[in-house]
Amino acid sequence: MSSVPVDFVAHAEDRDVVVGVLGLGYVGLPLAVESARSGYRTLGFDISETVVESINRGTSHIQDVSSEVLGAFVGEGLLSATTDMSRLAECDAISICVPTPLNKIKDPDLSYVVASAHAVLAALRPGQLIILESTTYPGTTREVLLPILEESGLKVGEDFFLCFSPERVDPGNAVWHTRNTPKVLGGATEACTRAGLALYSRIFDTMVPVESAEAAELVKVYENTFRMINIALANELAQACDKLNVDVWGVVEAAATKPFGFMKFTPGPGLGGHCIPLDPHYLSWKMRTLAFKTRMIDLASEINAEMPGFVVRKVADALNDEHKAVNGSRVLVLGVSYKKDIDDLRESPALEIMHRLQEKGAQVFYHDRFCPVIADDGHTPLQNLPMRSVDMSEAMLQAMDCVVVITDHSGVDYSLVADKARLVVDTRGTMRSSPGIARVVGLSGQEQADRPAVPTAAVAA
Ligand code: SAJ
Repeated sequence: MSSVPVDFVAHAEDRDVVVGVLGLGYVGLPLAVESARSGYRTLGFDISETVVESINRGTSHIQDVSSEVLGAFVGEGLLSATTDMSRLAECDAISICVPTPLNKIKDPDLSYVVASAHAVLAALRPGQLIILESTTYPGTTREVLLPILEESGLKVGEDFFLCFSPERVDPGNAVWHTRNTPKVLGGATEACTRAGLALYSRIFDTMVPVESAEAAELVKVYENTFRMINIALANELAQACDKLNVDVWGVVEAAATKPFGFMKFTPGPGLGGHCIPLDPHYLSWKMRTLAFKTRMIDLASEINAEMPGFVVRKVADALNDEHKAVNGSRVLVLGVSYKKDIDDLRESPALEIMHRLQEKGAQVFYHDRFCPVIADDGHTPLQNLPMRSVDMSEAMLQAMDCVVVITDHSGVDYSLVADKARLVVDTRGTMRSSPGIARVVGLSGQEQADRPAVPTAAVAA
């Protein structure tokens, strides 16, 4: 069994390892900061000049990294950034933290990983440790990354070390951050695992070694597939409760009182974000290549994808109850980011719901202090882009034919909505704690006080 060259472990122990982090986004920059905090000289790499210049000025572009902390490490000379990929040769360890999106047909897009692998190949030398952190399908490290790196003629596990260690960054989480979240790691060989642990055990509080890179890749997709499937179950429950005219929120809250054997998930308008909707498709894609059908993933994805349409039907039915058509109605969407209290629009179900309402002829407005503008980025399917968040004024609420709560940001005056809006479709159960005179239609069952018929005031478009 080849042992890790003592010098790498020794280097890691006495901090004379130079750590490279390739990709300085919401995963890479926090990792680079924690590496510097552990006493390693850390060199960040990014293709964006703007990101590199900002970091070298000590200014953070990532919400979970304060400029004060970043600036201190930059000032000490422990952390700097560059776009010059040839400087990867200076690094004894390189963590790859680049995006792994899906393409239009939901197949993995490994173009950023492959480009990074070629940049590392150009600088690969004996003794280096390479760790892939980007979420991907099991087999990527060994089947995609390793062949590229072995074009160097160097042997994995002897000349260089290769591991997979999934990122577990939850932006905005006040409790769990990069250093204190347990860190899974698996190597292409045992020696690789030992090399990866030698470094990462000095950066992360808790390391969770697993048998191989494939196992580590699977852990990550399993974690988020578990989440996606349980969200789909909550969404199917909402649809069943709608048929049974039972308030789904009451059912979920009551089930959540079970102190064992249950984990609460809530229904909603659909599945957004850059992790949960995507990660399970990496596993299903890989298994399809092995003629194995991941039925749970496929069905759950289908159920989650139905939710925007379910919400639009709710809006149409609620307007219809008031003898109004969607066509020509004024609809105000409250909250467009993919989850509460963040500014990220990626895969947000709000965009699909707004698009479908516009297609049916509704005049759609939105209010979201986290997302002041929905830009025309070429693939957001909304009309009249860019759209700007409107004030949620009394006049605005009174002028709407329907208000739809899509993302339940905190700090919104839902009592005002309950008092001034005539009709609210609430996809998050938010209005339940704001009784008022508005007619509230939930995802299922609940209806609140009918509002006396009053003419809707005209609104300046
Ligand atoms: N959602 C529901 N019902 C739920 C939970 C979420 O409808 O019960 C929806 C959200 O509204 C959102 C989508 O699912 O549209 C994803 O929400 P999320 O809470 O899973 O947030 P993400 O996408 O930021 O997921 C990340 C993941 N972190 C990593 O992959 C490192 C995930 O593993 C975390 O569990 C999650 O953060 C978290 O806990 O915040």
